[in-house]
Amino acid sequence: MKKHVISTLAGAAILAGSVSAQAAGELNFYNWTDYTPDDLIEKFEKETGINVTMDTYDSNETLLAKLKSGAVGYDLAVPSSNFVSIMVSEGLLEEVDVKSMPNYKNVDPRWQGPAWDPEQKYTSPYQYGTTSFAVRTDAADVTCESLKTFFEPEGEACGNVSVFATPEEVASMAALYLGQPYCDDRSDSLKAMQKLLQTQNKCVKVYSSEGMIDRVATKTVTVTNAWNGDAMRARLEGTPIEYCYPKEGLVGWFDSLVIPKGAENYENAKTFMNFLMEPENMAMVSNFARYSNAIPASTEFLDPELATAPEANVPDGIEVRVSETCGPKFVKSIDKIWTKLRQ
Ligand code: N2P
Repeated sequence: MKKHVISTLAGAAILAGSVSAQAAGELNFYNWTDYTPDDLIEKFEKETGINVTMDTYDSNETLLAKLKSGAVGYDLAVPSSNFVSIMVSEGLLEEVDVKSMPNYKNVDPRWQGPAWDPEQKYTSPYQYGTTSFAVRTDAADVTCESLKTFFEPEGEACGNVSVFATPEEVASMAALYLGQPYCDDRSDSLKAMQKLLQTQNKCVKVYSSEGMIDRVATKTVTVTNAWNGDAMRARLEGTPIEYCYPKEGLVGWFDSLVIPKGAENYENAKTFMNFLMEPENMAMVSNFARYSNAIPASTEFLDPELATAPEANVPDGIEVRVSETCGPKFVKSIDKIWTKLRQ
């Protein structure tokens, strides 16, 4: 009965337009580009009467810089696991008792209390996946076999490569290729990484963390840095593309919802966290962005091709090494290397 009254009110609120939006409030959602399905936002607005405003970023680095600059105005953001601990230690996140939310029971036990948030005090799950590179299958001189194609491309591939515009994920891939541990701040390791990134730089056409799907579709590039979901979307749109599982391995990541410090609409952000742990809602994100999620009961709402897609299934024997939180010395050094590279 109570539920009925609430939904009637929400319905009335929507009919009343902007006045109602004010009544139910606002939610300012800051997420990666191309990561939030419109239909999910519409469903949330309809069910809650809360009016959502979206803003987007291209990388963890951009998100971190924005939060550090004291930018207020965001109620929800989506960092990757290795950035959560930085944000927590810098006091950039609100605490939130995710475990007490009604839909928390839907989270796969193996993703409950994850390493980056053991008490589930700051994060609720969004999506997880891998970072690698992808190639146009109709292009010359490209192969998925090794990260060599990405870092030291030869022939026609050189000059037709697109690389993410921020160093963290690229450095992790370089570490895999060079056989280094992640975040290795010894000077010899840093020198080797710098040399490799300079070699790659000669073959790079575009540095960008957005628009990969279009650049490959139009054959602007034939080799591209890629997340598995974007590569799957490109393939489903008809682009001859292969997401690569190089023998040196891939970078793994897990993205979560967090509430930035000082969020004005804290309660609405919590409402969204709980909403997204509903299987049907989480499935909407995976069906759009094409990544895996931590809500097992969402499976029945998922497009069947997700279960078998090569982009979502790592072949046996290929390592996925989960990205780590690097120390300040490494971050400073790689920033310096990167800045020089991009001059
Ligand atoms: C999709 C963003 C993927 C997030 N465009 C990678 N962590």
